[in-house]
Amino acid sequence: MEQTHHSFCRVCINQCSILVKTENGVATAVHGNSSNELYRGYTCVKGRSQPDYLRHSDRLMHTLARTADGHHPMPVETALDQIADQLADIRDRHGPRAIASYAGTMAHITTAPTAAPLHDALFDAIGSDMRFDPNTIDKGGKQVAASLLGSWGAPSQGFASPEAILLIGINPVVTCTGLPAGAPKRWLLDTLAAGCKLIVIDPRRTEVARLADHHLQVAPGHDVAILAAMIRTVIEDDLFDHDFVHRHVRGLPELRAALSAFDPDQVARRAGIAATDLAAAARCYAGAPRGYTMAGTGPNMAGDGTLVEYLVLVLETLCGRWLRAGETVAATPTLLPPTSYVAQASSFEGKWALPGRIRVRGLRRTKAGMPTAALTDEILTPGEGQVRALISWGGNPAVAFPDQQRTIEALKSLDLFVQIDPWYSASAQFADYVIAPTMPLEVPSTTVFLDYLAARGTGYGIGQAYGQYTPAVAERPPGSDLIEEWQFFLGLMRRMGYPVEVTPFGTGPQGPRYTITGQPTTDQLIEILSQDASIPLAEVKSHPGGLSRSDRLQRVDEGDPEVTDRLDIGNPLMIDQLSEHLDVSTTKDRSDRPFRLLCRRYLHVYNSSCNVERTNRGKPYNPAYMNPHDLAALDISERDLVRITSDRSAIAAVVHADAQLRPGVVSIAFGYGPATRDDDVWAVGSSPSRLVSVSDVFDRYTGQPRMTNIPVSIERITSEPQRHQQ
Ligand SMILES: Nc1nc2c(c(=O)[nH]1)N[C@H]1C(S)=C(S)[C@@H](COP(=O)(O)OP(=O)(O)OC[C@H]3O[C@@H](n4cnc5c(=O)[nH]c(N)nc54)[C@H](O)[C@@H]3O)O[C@H]1N2
Ligand SMILES: Nc1nc2c(c(=O)[nH]1)N[C@H]1C(S)=C(S)[C@@H](COP(=O)(O)OP(=O)(O)OC[C@H]3O[C@@H](n4cnc5c(=O)[nH]c(N)nc54)[C@H](O)[C@@H]3O)O[C@H]1N2
Ligand code: SF4
Ligand SMILES: [Mo]
Repeated sequence: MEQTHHSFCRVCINQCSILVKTENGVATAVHGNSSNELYRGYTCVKGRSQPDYLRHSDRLMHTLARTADGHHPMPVETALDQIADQLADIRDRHGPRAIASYAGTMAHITTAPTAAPLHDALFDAIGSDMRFDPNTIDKGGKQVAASLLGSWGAPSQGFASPEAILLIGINPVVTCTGLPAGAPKRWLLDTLAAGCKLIVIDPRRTEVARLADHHLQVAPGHDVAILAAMIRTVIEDDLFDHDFVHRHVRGLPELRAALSAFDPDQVARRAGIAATDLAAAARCYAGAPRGYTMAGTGPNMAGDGTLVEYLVLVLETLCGRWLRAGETVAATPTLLPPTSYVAQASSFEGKWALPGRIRVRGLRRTKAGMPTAALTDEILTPGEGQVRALISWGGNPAVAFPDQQRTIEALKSLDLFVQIDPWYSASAQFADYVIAPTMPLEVPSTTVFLDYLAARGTGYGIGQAYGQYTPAVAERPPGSDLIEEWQFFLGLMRRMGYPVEVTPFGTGPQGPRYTITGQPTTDQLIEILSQDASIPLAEVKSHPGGLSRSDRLQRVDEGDPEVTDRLDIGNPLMIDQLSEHLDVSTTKDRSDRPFRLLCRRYLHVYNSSCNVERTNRGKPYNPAYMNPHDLAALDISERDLVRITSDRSAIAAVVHADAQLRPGVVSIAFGYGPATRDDDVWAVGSSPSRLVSVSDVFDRYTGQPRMTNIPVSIERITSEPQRHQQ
């Protein structure tokens, strides 16, 4: 029987409203939902290819357990028995800290609403803080910077009618971060047509840079200096919001003094752009009455993400981009509990650091979470507290963690490594147990993740009060033995004898607590976890294609005039660090490594996910893109195999020409490989994570190492364009 179901896509954070066609319970096609006014029918190839993932011959249908001669299928309930016994044993012999978890991107995007509460309950019960996620190898500086500045009691203007948008090292028309979830490119085109100005700072003429009024095609790694010079222009040209600064801000004199060293002409010269363009961009942005800035992975991966994000907040604060009393909050929560908003600053009180120490590089848990770049060292460093068990779900450490060689060494050395993954991924290959989970269309869920994103800060979420519920719309493959992630964690808790108390996803440690008894269905669990939703779940369910609310928006309350707290734009920690960026190194300073390796992403894959025939169209590898002039100078041709060497290691890669790139850079996505022989890269791609050192250059707060702007050298290995011509 053929049917069409409303659902939403859980392959990326855009969470598109979709229509899923099924035949006898098997998904046959996924389309956009054009009657949803926010998504307007938008989807991408990753989401539309879901029918291919669900019944793909490579999908794991059974849990695998490692024996002396490799991985063999095992009933998932037996695996749970064995894992629970081993966890209890490790806890008793080595203490709770020896048990760690890693919740990767797919843990957040596909299963967080149900699985995160159970995962947290398990780790609370074990008593382990060793919970890692990708935030600190992504844009973790955002949360630390926010606590160094102090917080404003209401959101920023964000996506609500911006008149200027500043995007730094981010490409939202491809990645769906930095523009509101929905139909990102159409939203941007409409917003630009209404008069908004777009400024993009990126060494690559990206898809979004092509739409910009100002594209600063900078050399990588100069973002701190560029932001400092822009802020200096804003102050000198008197383009800042005097009233807001007078009432709610401190530190302007300290900031001004520190910025005096950042001469815009010099900064522009070193970053390889015209000083007039830099000044014009600053004036364009600050001259607009409303707007927002979003810094993406580019600047955050250059080694000083916290400082970059702090300067972004300084710029936003000087421009008065925070919502004031009486203004409405467009992204009022729908599936999260209601919150109150107040037009008031709360000062920094050293709150960036949280309890939870790491044994290496002086790192610790911060507002951004545990420093994930230090997890391999926590596994490999002997001594009290050494991590011996890792549960990894929805993530792929073997390709995503910085320094791949050490990561693989660490994964191999664990006493117990459990990888929950629908695919036999690079990480699954090293696991003691690979748990085969359900995939999104097979289970019910809600879009509470969109609410959570909006609460994370500027540049995230849907920009509207919006919610959707989906039932399971596709059946599990016949003969499969799959488990939902939340049931996996619940199963461990039951076996380990822990009572089960959960806090709904996104409500934080102060959230309500509910006891789970018996074996609820997923729908019953969702009901329990949605009890405090701002809009009753039943009402959201009554709009199967998605519910938009513009009538029940919350307003920002008046601040308390007695409160003297201020946002600190002259934080001494940040001001000190600023001076380190006066003299940013350039390619000229390293004749042995004359290129800089850049991070980037592709539309057709999601990190290491979605790389199937339908999306990659016969190109399963990740090309290393270079400017044609650089290729000519090195006598390298399109599709040659090259060796890319950093101070840490070397990889082979297939080279492609890209005239949109600034000369002197190599742009390659991660999530591919590892290739064991050079020629394998045609089939599995290359792992730039191998080139990253965790200890050379790293953010001192989040521990995030330099993952872009990495000095590298390039040499040709072979030239075989004929054999591999596609
Ligand atoms: N060199 C370098 N390293 C990087 C980056 C970079 O740009 N360059 N980027 C960093 C960033 S921003 C991030 S967020 C991290 C990402 O780090 P990870 O989250 O660790 O990496 P992913 O590749 O997203 O891992 C997703 C995993 O989920 C699995 N999966 C796919 N579909 C499903 C599903 O439906 N359910 C479940 N349970 N699992 C599924 C995939 O097979 C894969 O193993 O990597 C970081 N590492
Ligand atoms: N289609 C698709 N969407 C995705 C993903 C995916 O893999 N595919 N991944 C998801 C994840 S986990 C994340 S975190 C987001 C990331 O989303 P984005 O941050 O938008 O990621 P990128 O597209 O890699 O954009 C980073 C940009 O930074 C530029 N850049 C590199 N180094 C520097 C630098 O030093 N300075 C400046 N100014 N720019 C620099 C690069 O040229 C690149 O264009 O995307 C998410 N969305
Ligand atoms: S993967 Fe594509 S279809 Fe799915 S939510 Fe993201 S943008 Fe939408
Ligand atoms: Mo990410």
